[in-house]
Amino acid sequence: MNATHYIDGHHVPSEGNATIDVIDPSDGQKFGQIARGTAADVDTAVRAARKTMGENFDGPWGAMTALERGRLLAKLGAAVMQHHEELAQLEARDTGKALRVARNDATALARYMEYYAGACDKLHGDTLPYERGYTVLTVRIPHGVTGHIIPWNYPMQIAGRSVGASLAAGNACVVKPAEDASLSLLRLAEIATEVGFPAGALNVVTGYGKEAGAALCANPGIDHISFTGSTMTGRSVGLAAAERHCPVTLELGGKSPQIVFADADLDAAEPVLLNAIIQNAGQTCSAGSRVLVEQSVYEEVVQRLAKRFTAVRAGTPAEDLDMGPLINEKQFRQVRDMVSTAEASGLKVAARGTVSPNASATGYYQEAVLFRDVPHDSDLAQREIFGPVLVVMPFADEAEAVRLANGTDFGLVAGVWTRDGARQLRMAHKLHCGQVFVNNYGAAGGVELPFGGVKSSGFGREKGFEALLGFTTLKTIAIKHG
Ligand code: TXE
Repeated sequence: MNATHYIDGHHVPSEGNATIDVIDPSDGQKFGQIARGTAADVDTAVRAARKTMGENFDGPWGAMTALERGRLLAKLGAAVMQHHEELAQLEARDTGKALRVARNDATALARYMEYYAGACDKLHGDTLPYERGYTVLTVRIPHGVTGHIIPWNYPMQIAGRSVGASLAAGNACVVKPAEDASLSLLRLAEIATEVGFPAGALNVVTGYGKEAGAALCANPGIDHISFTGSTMTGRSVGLAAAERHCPVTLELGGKSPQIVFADADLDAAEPVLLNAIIQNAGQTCSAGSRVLVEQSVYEEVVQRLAKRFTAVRAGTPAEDLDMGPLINEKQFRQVRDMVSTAEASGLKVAARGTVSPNASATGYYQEAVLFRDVPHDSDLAQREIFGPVLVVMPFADEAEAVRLANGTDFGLVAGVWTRDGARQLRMAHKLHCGQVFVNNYGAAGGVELPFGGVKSSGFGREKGFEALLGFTTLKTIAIKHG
């Protein structure tokens, strides 16, 4: 499979025809090529996007009414559902994820388009009380051209939420997918043209982060950047944006806690605690990667989780077991090294899952690992691992639970398990993060629920109606009429 950029409604090779190999994570073998984008390629895409916006938002896309944009987004959502299996198969091959997860991602992509289709014509400003003789109103206008830097863990979901909201708000988009997983988004851009989006409204430039990604951040024709990825890269994207006063949304890593009190419904909690870390082989920014358990039920919860972990199987995407392989060799080595370093330092493994005998020895398969009694200040409890590795630790009381939960550099999501209503609310208020789930952990779902972090997990909100606000700028108009 040889794919080129998708710019201005058609396929375009990279400047100089440079390419990047596409590797199948389930066997480490090359199965295609994508274009290796340059600054010139990015510029071509930005120009196409600016053209369809028009100098005064009077181009083919810029002049569309909210109603017209909404209808196109609805068509795109429906078309994604028509191509659902094709997109899911493509994503599973490209990322190695279990087919079930890829299918869920394709459904979520359609759902984002559907949600934002309906939201287009509900986005409006206000009228404000002011001095006598004035009418003051605010209007929400698109930034213009937005840049979207997408990671490899959930390409369809992450592009769905950010591109869906941006198009709904009236911007044209230039997307830079991850070099490890670009195929589904190239197909999405084609489908957008097929359903009637004007050329240039949705462009995809593939390539490496330090080349195409950095060029996108530096391009003066980009009016807003939405970045999802690592905390380190997020910092450099933020700095590049600051250089030219470009607004940015950063959705970065996490070390999200799930807090289990002694009065919790453990039967209900158990499968959710497991799924929150093994979903997508732990390669989820909102993974529930630390479980904090009240001392009196600690041993019971560890035993329950150990039993579950022992049964977790990693296998090929087609086998559709609990998990697929990790995305690439770098990620595989990183997770392996963190696990072996922790074991060498004396940390206790409570259970391990298995890898399917059908899995290729050259694939990037990592079994699920459960560590118990993990010290709060250890690397394992503080750093994002981005693999199916869970740490469990006990706490004595509510105050200690809050201290441990808030005691990392991150603040993305938290889960609280308790039947005590007052405690549910106290905890929800005290946890320093962007989302709190009580007696559930739905971080991956919930198109409608605003999502984003505090501290090193980033800032700005994606998903839900809130995201639309971030993809607009507000203009205040004060009219003195006497
Ligand atoms: O991420 P990067 P990587 C975390 C996770 C993982 C680690 C490294 O802990 O182990 O990040 O993964 C583009 N200017 N997350 O190296 O570098 C890049 O091409 C502009 C968490 O893959 O952040 C890709 O499109 N763009 C995360 C995107 O940024 C640049 C999901 C993400 O890559 C760039 C993925 C640059 N200088 C990894 N450098 C989450 N929050 O879900 C790279 N990119």
